[in-house]
Amino acid sequence: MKDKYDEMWKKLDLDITAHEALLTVLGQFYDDIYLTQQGRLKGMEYLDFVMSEVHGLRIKELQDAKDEGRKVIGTFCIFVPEELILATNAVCVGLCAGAEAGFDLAERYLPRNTCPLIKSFFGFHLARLCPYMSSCDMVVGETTCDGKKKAYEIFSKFKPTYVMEVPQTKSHEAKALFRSEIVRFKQHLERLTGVTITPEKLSQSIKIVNRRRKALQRLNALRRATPAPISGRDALLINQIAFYDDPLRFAENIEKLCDELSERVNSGQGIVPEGTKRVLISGCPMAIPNWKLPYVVESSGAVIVGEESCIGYRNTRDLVREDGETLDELLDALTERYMKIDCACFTPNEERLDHIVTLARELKVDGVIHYALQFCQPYSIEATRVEERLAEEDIPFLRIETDYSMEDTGALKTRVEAFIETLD
Ligand code: BJ8
Repeated sequence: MKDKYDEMWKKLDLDITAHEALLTVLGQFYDDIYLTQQGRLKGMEYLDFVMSEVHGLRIKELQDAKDEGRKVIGTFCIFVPEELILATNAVCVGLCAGAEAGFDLAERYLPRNTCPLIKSFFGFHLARLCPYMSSCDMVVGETTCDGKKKAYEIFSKFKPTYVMEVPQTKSHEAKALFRSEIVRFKQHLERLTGVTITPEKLSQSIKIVNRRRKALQRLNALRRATPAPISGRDALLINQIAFYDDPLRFAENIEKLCDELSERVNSGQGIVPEGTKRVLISGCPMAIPNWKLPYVVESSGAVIVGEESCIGYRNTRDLVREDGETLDELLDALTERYMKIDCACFTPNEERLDHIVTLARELKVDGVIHYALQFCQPYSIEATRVEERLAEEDIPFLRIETDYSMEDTGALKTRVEAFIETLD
C-alpha cells in the first residue's frame, strides 16, 4: 500500500514513518485476531478488503469527493444525524478511535485520567496518523459526556468543530431542544456546503441510512440462531466498518452476506459447536481497532452474539419514519428517532435496562458482560443499575473496566474464563 498512497498521505500531512509503523502493527493485529478464525463467511472477504484499504482506497474516495466540491464531515457520536449530512451531498465519516496512539501528545491537553476514546481521537490527530480526520472539512461534536464536551473546546483549536447540544433527559422540553438543534445543524450544514436541504434530498438520505440500518438489523436477527452462525469479532467488524464505508455499497454487501448467513442458519451450521456459551456485550462503543475484549471472550470458549452498544444494536435498532413529505415532518421524524437513543448520558435511563433484558432474551444469552472504558463515568456508574436489573431477571453478569492497552489482557482472560465456567 505504501508506494501507492504515499503521495496522498503526504498531501494530508501524515507522519509517513509513524503511519507506516501503525499500519504494520494494525495489519499484524488483524491477521492474528481475524484471519486465524476458521469457517468464516465468504462475505467477510469484502470486509477484509475494506480493512486492508481503510487508509488507502477509502481515503482516495474522500479526496475524489472533495475534488468534486463535496465536503467531508467527521462525527464522534450516533446522535449526529447523518441524514442531514448526506442531504447536502457531503460525505460522513465516524472518527471515534480505538487504539492507544499519540497519548503522550493528547496528555499535553487532557488529564491522564481521561477516557481512552477521547484521548485516542486527540492522539491520532496530533500524532498525524489519521487520514480521516485530515480529510475532514469540519468535525461535529456533541454535549453528551463531560469528557467529550470539554475536549471539543480544546480540539476546536486544531480543526473546525461544530458542537450539537444533546439534552440529558427525555422530557417534552428536552425533545423540543433537540428538534431546534437539528434545525440549527441543518442551517450550519447548508452554509458550509452551499446546498439547500430540500424534502426530496432529506427523504432520499433517510432511505439510504435506513437501508444500512435494515441490513444490520437483519444481521442481528440472524445471530439469534443456535448455534451462532457468525463470530462476535466479525459482527463487530461489520458494525465498525459501517461508520467509514459508503452507506449504499456497504448495505449491498451486508445484504449479500446476510443471504449467505441465512443459508448457514437454515442448514443448522454454526461458527461454533452447539452448546458454546453465548454472551452479550453491553456498554461503551468499541471503535476500530478495539478488538481486545471480543478476542479475549472468544478465545475463552464463548461466542458473542450481540453488542448492546453504539457500535452495534443501539445504532441500528430504530429506523427513521419514511412517510414524511414536508421538511417539518421529516425533521420531526429525525427528532423522534434520535431521541430514542438510550446512551448512558441520559437520566433516568430505564429504557436501556429494558433493552438489555429484551436483547438478552431474544439472543438466548447465557450471560452479559458489561464493558466500560476506564474513566467513562456514565457507563461505569450505570453498570450498577444494569447489574441490579439483570440480577432480578436471573441473568449472569460480569463487569469489566478496561482501556486500550494490552497490559491487562492476561488478567481479563482469567476473569472472563472464570465467568464462562460459571454459566450453565
Ligand atoms: S450516544 S455512548 S457515541 S456519547 S466512552 S466518550 S460516553 S467517557 S462514546 Fe458515546 Fe454518543 Fe453516548 Fe453513543 Fe464519554 Fe464514555 Fe468515553 Fe463515550
